[in-house]
Amino acid sequence: MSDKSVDQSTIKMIKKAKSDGIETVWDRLAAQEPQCGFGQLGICCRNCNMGPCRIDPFGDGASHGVCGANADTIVARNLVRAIAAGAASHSDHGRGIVSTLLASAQGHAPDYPIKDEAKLKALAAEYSIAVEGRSVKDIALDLAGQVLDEFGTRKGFLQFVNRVPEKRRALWNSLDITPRGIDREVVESMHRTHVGVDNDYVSLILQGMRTALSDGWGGSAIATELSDVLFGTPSPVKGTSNLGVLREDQVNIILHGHEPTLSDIIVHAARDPELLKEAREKGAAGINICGMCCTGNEILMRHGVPVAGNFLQQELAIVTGAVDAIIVDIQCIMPSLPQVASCYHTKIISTSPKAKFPGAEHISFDEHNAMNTARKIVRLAVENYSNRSPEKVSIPSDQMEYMAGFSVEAILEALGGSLNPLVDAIKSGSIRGIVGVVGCNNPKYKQDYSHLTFVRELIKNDILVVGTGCAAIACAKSGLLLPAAASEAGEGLRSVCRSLGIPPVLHMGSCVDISRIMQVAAAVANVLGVDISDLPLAGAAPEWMSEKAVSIGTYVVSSGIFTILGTIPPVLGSKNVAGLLTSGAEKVVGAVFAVEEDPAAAALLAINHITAKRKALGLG
Ligand code: SF4
Ligand code: MSK
Repeated sequence: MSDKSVDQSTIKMIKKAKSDGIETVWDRLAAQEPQCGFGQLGICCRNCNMGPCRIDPFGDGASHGVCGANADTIVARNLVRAIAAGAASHSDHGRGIVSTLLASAQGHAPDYPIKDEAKLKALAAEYSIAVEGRSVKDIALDLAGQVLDEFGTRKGFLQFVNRVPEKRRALWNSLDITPRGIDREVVESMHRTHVGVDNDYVSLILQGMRTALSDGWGGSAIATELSDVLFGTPSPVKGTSNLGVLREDQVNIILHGHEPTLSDIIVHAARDPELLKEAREKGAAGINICGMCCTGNEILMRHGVPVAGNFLQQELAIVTGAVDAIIVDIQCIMPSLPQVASCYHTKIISTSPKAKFPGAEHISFDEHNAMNTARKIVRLAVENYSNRSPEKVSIPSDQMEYMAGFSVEAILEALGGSLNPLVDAIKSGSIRGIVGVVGCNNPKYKQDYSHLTFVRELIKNDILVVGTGCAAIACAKSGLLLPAAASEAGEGLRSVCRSLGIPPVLHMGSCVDISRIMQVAAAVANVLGVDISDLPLAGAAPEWMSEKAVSIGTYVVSSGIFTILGTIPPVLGSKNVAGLLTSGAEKVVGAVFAVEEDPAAAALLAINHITAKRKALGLG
């Protein structure tokens, strides 16, 4: 089992799953092996019904699909479609948040008051919306309207592109990759990858970059910023993590997925005295709300809600036998959950009309009647508590405290209101650079091993780590999100962390909150008067698996940040595409991808990159 995870609670629950006769993600991976070599290389195509086609990677068989597409075209098209799917996922999430803001401003969503008026006004100012003497409701109406327009805007660029340093904007304009509208880029990517449209791999990859930028500086940024307006901008908060947060004597509800719209309100519903009374009547000591994956990150960042685990622990949470309901919304939810739950008492409740699961109970979440829907869902979990089979319950004791909540605003506050102390620390070398470590787990790799090995190497070398998503949860579970973890850092980073009382790894939120990292990068570049690509920065997704990660990596590179992937993307079937991404892009956007499965070697790549960037800036 220790080849599957470094997380003791995961190992214990895999063993329990085996003895309970439960099939998990690792069993299904084994059943898929050997996985399709054509798929791994990205050289199969089923974009039309003359296919499916595949290219012979050894050069003995077919070198072209039926239509004449070669490996370059097929690999590039597949990559662009993955980017489009990832960008669409983040952006549709963003659209949901703006729609909630609009409904709130129109008075149709009374359970969603505006929590951060200062942020609302700051964003309104970015959109040149008048704020003086106007009501919060009117400003919110105008802001929601203008932000919704970003999805199909005809003004030719997205508003948040203005946050990007001048040099980078000029570069994007010269390459014609400035994102023009969120829906437009996704639609154009799907169009260009249809049979017989764009067959030039360079042209396709540039469109992939533009689409990804519409995510990073569009859909994701919108999701982050407007979630802060509606649910509050995160500030440092403490909590606990890992499967040990489940309580044997309480109703355990896990919120899993990505959107804060439902999860935030459930956190409040679970405090309802009437529901707490009902729980007590069932013999439970209380209602224990826990998060998982990025919905978990959203409520962890804002409320310090315990997080039960990251991507590979979703089935294992059910295997504890102690989860009364898993409430899911969108993204990263395994379709296997109802199957696993059928062996225990756990209810799987889906809530998004966009994401239904055979075998789950569906309760459509209605933002116009949010609290009542949330109460109804919590009540189902409470009622289910008495169906638990005590003999099936085994909660691993593993848990760890964390400190999270590092929004851009929180970082600024910790620094005394300006980025200058951070810039000074970078200049002096106390902090040699910053690396964003993000992304998923992937059962092909030992869970959390790459995240933790990579991060520990970096902080030892005085590199500040900012994290999101399942990578940040991995850090939470291992104690790296505690100020005490500064003892693992190099002397310079340690002294900065100790003087500010912060951990060496800053949890900045969910997957869409990588937009916060981009905002810090742009702001530091603006303070120094350089491009983002000049900064001692890097990005990494050590254990990524989702199409969203493909979009993220592409917008990070297109924004000028060297990015290391720890799992191999399906592009190696085209030397030209792989070459463009790992070397040619340097001349185009000033950054490239690297692929390195060994996390220690990956850390060395990041350290060397940061050293080279420091040298070029004249820093020691
Ligand atoms: Fe085959 Fe071309 Fe159709 Fe793809 S688009 S399936 S390569 S014929
Ligand atoms: S939840 S996209 S597994 S990070 Fe954002 Fe985790 Fe990856 Fe989903």
